[in-house]
Amino acid sequence: MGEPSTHYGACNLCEAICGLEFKVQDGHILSVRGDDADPFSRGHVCPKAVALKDLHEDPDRLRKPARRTANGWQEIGWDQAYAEVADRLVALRKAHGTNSVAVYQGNPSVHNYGNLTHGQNFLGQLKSRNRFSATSVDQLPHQLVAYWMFGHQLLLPIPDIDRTQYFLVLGANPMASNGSLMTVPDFRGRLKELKARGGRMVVIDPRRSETADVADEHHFIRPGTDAALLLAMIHVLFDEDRVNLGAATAFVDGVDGVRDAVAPFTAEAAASVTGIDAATIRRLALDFADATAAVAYGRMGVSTQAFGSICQWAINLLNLLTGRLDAPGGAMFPLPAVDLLQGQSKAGHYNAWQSRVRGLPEFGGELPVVALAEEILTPGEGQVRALVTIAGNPVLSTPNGQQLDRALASLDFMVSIDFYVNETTRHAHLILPPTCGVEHDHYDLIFHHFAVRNTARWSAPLVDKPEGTRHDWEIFNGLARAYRERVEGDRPQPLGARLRKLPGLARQHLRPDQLIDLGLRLGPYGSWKRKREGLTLRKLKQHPHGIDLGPLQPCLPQRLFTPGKRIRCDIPELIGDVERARRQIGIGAAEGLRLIGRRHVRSNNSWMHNSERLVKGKDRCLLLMNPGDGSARSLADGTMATVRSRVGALEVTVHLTDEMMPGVVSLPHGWGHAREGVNLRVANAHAGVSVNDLTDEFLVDTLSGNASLSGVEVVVERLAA
Ligand SMILES: Nc1nc2c(c(=O)[nH]1)N[C@H]1C(S)=C(S)[C@@H](COP(=O)(O)OP(=O)(O)OC[C@H]3O[C@@H](n4cnc5c(=O)[nH]c(N)nc54)[C@H](O)[C@@H]3O)O[C@H]1N2
Ligand SMILES: Nc1nc2c(c(=O)[nH]1)N[C@H]1C(S)=C(S)[C@@H](COP(=O)(O)OP(=O)(O)OC[C@H]3O[C@@H](n4cnc5c(=O)[nH]c(N)nc54)[C@H](O)[C@@H]3O)O[C@H]1N2
Ligand code: SF4
Ligand SMILES: [Mo]
Repeated sequence: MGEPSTHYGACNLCEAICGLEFKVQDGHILSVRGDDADPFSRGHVCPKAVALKDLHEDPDRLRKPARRTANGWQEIGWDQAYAEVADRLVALRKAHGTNSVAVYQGNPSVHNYGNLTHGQNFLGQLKSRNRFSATSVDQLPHQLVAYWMFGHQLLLPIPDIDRTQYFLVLGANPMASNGSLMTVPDFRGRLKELKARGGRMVVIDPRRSETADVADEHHFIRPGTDAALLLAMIHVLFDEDRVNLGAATAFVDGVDGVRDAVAPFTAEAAASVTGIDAATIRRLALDFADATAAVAYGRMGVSTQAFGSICQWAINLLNLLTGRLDAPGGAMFPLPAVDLLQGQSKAGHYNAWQSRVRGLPEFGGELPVVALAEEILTPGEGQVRALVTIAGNPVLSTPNGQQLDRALASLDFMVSIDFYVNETTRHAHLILPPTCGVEHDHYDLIFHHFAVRNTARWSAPLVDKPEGTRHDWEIFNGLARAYRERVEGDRPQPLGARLRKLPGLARQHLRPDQLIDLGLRLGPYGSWKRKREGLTLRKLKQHPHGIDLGPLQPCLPQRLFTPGKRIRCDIPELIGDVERARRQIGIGAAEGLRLIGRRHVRSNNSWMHNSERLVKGKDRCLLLMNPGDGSARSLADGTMATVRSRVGALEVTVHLTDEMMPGVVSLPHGWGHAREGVNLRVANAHAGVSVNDLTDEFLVDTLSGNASLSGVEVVVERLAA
C-alpha cells in the first residue's frame, strides 16, 4: 500500500468552481473537502463535491463504447464505434440532406473544457441547422439581450456582490443552486459579509426559497409577471426623477424610448397582476435608486418564463438607468484569464433562419430545443432522422419529455456521448462514454466569464485515466477523423483551403491544455502582454490553489462589441414585445394554479441521482402547495394527488407549506428515473416523477424561443384511493 497523498483541484459540477482538497491512496479517493487556501471559494463546498468520488466509482457507468442490440448493450472497440457512427451519419445525410442530422448539447458540455475546445472538430463538419442545446431551457434570454445591448452574447453583467449594499434578487435561489450566471462560491459567507457591512438582500420569488429565507425582505410574486413589476419599477424611476446614468451617459442611447415604452406600467397596473401592492413596488424602486451601491439580478425564474427576454432587458435597464452598470457594487463585467471575447467583433446572428415546423428563431447557430420533438416527428423535406446527443438528458430536461421520448424511439440513428444509459441515451444505437471529472484535467473556460471576482485555477487529473477509456475531446477527435475520411477521402486539399482551416487544424492537433496555455499567454494577464510577470499554464500549475486576479474592474465602453461602442436601450424587438406584457396587465390576475420548479442542494439537474449519499433520506420529489390551496381541494399533507396540464398528468405526494404563494405549486426537475431500460440502479430506487411531463413545448418566451418552464397552468386533484 502506498502512502495517502493530498491533491488539489476544482469541482466542475456546477458554476461555483469550488476548490477541493482530495486525499488519494493507490488511485482510490479517500476523502474530498473544501480547499481552504483557494482565494475564491475559501474552503466552501456543497454535498455534491464528495459525490465526484461516487461518479468515478459508479458500477453503472459505461467505460467502453456500447451498441444497443436485441439482447442488451454490447461492448465494442473505439475505432469500430467511430466508424459505425460516421458510416451511418454520412449515409443519412446523403439520403435526407444536411439538416436531417440534429445535435443536442447538454449542460455539462460547458463544465468540461475539452468539449468546448474540441467539440466543433466533429460537430462543425455536420453543418446542420438543427443544433439544439440546454441553453434554450435556461439562459437564452440573458444571452440574446446581452447580444442586443452589449454586442456579444457572453458579455453578461454580473452582480458585484462583494461590494454591493443592496442586492435585488428575482427568480434565483443561490442558497440551493450555489449561484448561476453569477459564479459565487460560498454565497452564504458572502451574504453574511454583505449584511455585516449594513447591506440588504431583497428577494422576489413565488416561493419562500432557501434564499428568500435568509433575505432582509421577501415578496411573493405571481409566476410569469416579473416583467410588469420591473417595467413598473423603471416607470417609478422616471416618475420620481431617479434616472441617473452616471458615467454611462456618455455612451448610452435610447433612454426616451424606454420612458415611452414603460408609460402604461404604473405601479397600480403592475400590482393587479403581480400580487405585490403598488406602494411596495414604488418603495422597491426608490430603495434601489437611493442605495449607495445596488444591483438587480435575475436568474432561472425570470429567464425560463413567458417574458424571459423582457425580464433580462428590464433588469439591465434598472442597473443602467441608476448608474449601477459597470460600477463597483453594481453589475460589472468580469475579465477572465482566458478571455473568449478577446479579439472578437460583433459576433453572432439572430433569426438568420427558423425552425422548419414552427418557425422559431435561430440564435447564434442554435434553434430552441422546444422544437426538437416536432422536427423529428413531422414528415417532409428536412425532417430530422438522426441525432447526436452530448452530455444531455433532454427527455427529463426539456418540456413535454414524453413526446420527445417517443420521438427519439422513431429515429433512424442516434449516438450519445455520455457515461450513463439514462432516460435519453437508452434510445441511442451507440453510446460513447467519456472519462469523468476527476479523471481528466480541468480549466473553467466558461464560468470565469461570469464570476464575481477574477481568478484562475488549473486542475490536474486526480487519478489516471482508466485503461481503455477516452476523454470527451478524444472522442470528438476520433469521430471527426472518421467522418472527415468518409466525406473528404484522401483528396489533397488546395493550399488556400488548408490555410483557411488553420484555426480548425490547431484544434485538431493541439490538446485542450495546450490551447489553454495559448489562451492564458495571449489573454489579459498573459505573458504576451506582461512578459515575465504574465500568466502561462506553467505558472498557473505552480499555484495549485488558484490565483487571485482581483475584484471586477470597470471596463466600459471599451469592452462593448456594439457599433461605435454605444449601448442602445430601446432595442426595437424588445420595445415591440412590451405590448405583450401590456396585454397581460390589461387582463389582470390569472386564475387557477401555476406550476414552478425547484432545485435542491443535493441534486444536479437530472444526472447525480445515482449517488446514494445524494438521494438518501426523505423523498424530495414532492409537490409543494400552500395549505389554503390544499384544503380547497381536500388535500392533506402527505396525500397523493394528480397534477394535470395540457400535455400530461402525474401522480405525486403533496406537501402543504406556507413557503408557497397561494395559487402556486412547485415540483423539482430532473426526476422520473423509472422508465424502461434505464440502467441507474440507485436513481431507479428513488425514481420520482418528471416535471417536464407537465411543462408545455408551446409555452415559450416569444422573442427567444426559450422554454417557459415556470408558470404552467395545472389542475391538482386528490387521487381517488
Ligand atoms: N444543487 C443544484 N445546483 C444547481 C443545479 C441543480 O440542479 N442543483 N443546476 C445548475 C443550473 S444548470 C442552473 S441553470 C442553476 C440555476 O440557478 P438558480 O436560478 O439560482 O436556481 P433555481 O432553483 O432554478 O431558482 C429559480 C427560482 O425562481 C423562482 N421562480 C420560479 N418562477 C418564478 C417567477 O415567475 N418569478 C420569480 N421572480 N421567481 C420565480 C423559483 O421559486 C426559484 O426559487 O443552478 C445550477 N446549480
Ligand atoms: N422543468 C424544468 N426543466 C429544466 C430546468 C428547470 O429548472 N425546470 N432546468 C434546465 C436547465 S437550467 C438545464 S441546464 C437543463 C439541463 O439539461 P441537460 O443538460 O439536458 O441534462 P442534465 O441533467 O444536465 O444531463 C447531463 C447529462 O450529461 C452526462 N454527463 C455529465 N458529465 C458529462 C461529461 O463530462 N461528458 C459527457 N459527455 N457527458 C456528461 C450525464 O450523464 C447526463 O446524461 O435542464 C433544464 N430543464
Ligand atoms: S457548489 Fe458544490 S457542486 Fe458546485 S462547484 Fe461547489 S462543490 Fe461543486
Ligand atoms: Mo442550467
